[in-house]
Amino acid sequence: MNKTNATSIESSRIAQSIGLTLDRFIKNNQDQFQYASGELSQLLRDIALASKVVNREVNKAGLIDIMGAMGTQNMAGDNQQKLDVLANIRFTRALAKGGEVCALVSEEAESFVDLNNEGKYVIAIDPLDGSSNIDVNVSIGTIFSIYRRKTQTGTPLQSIDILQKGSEQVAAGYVLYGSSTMMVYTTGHGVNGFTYEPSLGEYFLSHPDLKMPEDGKIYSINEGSSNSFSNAIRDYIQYCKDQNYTARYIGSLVADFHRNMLKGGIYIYPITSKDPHGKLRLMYECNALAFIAEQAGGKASNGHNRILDIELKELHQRTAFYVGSKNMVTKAETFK
Ligand code: AHM
Ligand code: MG
Repeated sequence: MNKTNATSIESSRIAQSIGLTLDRFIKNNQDQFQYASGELSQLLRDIALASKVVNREVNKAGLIDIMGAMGTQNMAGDNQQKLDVLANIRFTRALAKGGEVCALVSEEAESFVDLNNEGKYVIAIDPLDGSSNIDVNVSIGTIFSIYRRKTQTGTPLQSIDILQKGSEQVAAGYVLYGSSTMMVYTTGHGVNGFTYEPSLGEYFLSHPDLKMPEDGKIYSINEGSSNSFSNAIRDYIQYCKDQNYTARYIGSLVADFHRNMLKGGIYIYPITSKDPHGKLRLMYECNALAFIAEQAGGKASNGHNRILDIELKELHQRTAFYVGSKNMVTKAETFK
């Protein structure tokens, strides 16, 4: 078969799969997993179910009194919003009940949660990212990374089970609560996106085999913080302007990443004088998006090294984050 025929058969296979429910898609693709026992599939379904509950709460946030700061702070020192807390509870409950996950790392908790079960997977999750946008009706998201537990089930959990490098993820994804709600995930065999149809309560495959354009014209960085950026980052911003790129910055990582994946672009959260190690968290914010970016043909680094190769030393470790179209990230890395 020549290449053109093979490509058109592949495109028609993809086109025919549009509209599949998430459940059916997960089932159809279960044999792609290295350990195809159905548990990872069930885990993805548990996440999807919890996200529907969170989606309902995000959507009615304007109607009832669940908005606003609780007056407490999470581990990273951010003001905890009620919806952050609720989302954390929803995901933790769904994952604990499901039984596939033995340990959970969350932005909202200081140490990992040992679920005391026989689960083979470890999950790192930011239940509701984009805290500054929760109260103002702007897109927010959930980010998750899934790892295999390394030690035997039934024995005490060890740090090698929890502190795994991004390259060891077996699956990762995000849910975007935007003008529509989407779940996008990878198990290391490409990236697929599903759009939620609220009247049916189902996610349907809408963006099969997502690919990030190799180049783009969008740069996403909080330019208001320029005074605390390095000269290299300031020079790169000037380069973007000289190229007539467009600036787009929502301030919700999932939303900025998603747009750039569809349209071509780069997102940068560099080290700053305020956050000398970067602001974003490697384990439950950057690793998942780095895995998805690479699976979609994009690139993710800390400005020097591949995100997925960075060693984890602590749960809430921070990093600089450059992610997006491959050629744009490569170019940004040349500014030193
Ligand atoms: P959060 O975990 O408190 O929500 O912080 C993460 C968010 C990202 O979603 C976003 O890209 C970035 O922080 C925005 O930070 P800043 O307001 O400093 O630009
Ligand atoms: Mg976050």
